Amino acid sequence: LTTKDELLSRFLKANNEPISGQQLAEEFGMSRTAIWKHLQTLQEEGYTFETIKKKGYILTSKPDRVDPARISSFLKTARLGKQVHYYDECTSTQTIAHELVRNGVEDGTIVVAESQTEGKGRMARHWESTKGKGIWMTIIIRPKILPHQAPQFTLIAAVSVVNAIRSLGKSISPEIKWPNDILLNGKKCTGILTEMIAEMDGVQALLIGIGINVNQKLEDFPDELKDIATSLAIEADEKIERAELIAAILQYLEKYTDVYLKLGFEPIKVLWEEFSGTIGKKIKATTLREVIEGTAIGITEDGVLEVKLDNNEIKRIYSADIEIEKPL
Ligand code: BTX
Repeated sequence: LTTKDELLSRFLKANNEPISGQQLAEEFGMSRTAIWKHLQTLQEEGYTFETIKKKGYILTSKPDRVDPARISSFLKTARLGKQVHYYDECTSTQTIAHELVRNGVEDGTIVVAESQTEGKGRMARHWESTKGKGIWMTIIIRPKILPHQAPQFTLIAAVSVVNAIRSLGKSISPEIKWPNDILLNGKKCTGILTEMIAEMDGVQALLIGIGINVNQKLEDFPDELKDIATSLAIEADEKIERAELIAAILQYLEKYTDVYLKLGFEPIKVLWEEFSGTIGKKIKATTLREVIEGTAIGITEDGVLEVKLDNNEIKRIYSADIEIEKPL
């Protein structure tokens, strides 16, 4: 964090207690004028401070942003999110992450943006990233794995996001739709895109792109998404603190990555199946080659979906779009 961010983080953690200029000057090893200048910059960014006579400064309001200091004030991880690249607007956090990896980057670095002009879904589809309303982030991790293990991280990320949403304690119950969507009441609130940068001797980095609709109202969605998409705020009927959710996702992702590297995929598979809205349901899977209809019966060690056809034949699906049939 920069000094300005450290200062903001200090105020965010102060719980509305005033902090004196003298105290800050001592803590940060700089003059009171220098502290005051940093506070001015923060005011220009939308934070407001009040001066309380003889006591010091108090943070009175914060803009709705997910800047590094805000994330850091909630963060409890050892590796993930220690480095944050924050953008008000960017093309795609995935594109920026690719550049960062090319230039050498620390494990656990994240890229977060308030808005994306070219948000990417799978197969070059567009991902709608409304300004200031969602979480548009890429997490760069560098686990020691082989390329064929990379798709499992989409499932690890899905389990992490579901747990993070549940940890907010709102009355919403997210379900995972294989392989990479999270639904609330049957509508998509989250998409996950995992990309891999590999070399001859293994995986150099995984770029886990997570897009979550957090605080949109229905009218914020473009018409073509109104019937298929939703946000956490719509379903929970209240606004949600995005920085808190980011910190929770990073905490779960760190934990489950460690679990996976130590114990393998089995514990993740158990969690995934528990949160899955796909297993046991009648589905229609459209792959590049064919359309498969049947009952989803489980996922394999590799995160491959197994579907039982009407003639009892079992088909394995590696990549497809899934429609879950609603019960009549
Ligand atoms: P996907 O290919 O499974 O989903 C894309 C499809 O989802 C679109 O074709 C559209 O129908 C629908 N869609 C588009 N935007 C939204 C939205 N905001 N909410 C609900 N449905 C939508 C899913 O791909 C993977 C998305 C990853 C997005 C993250 S954001 C941070 C990172 N940066 C980046 O460019 N992509 C990832």
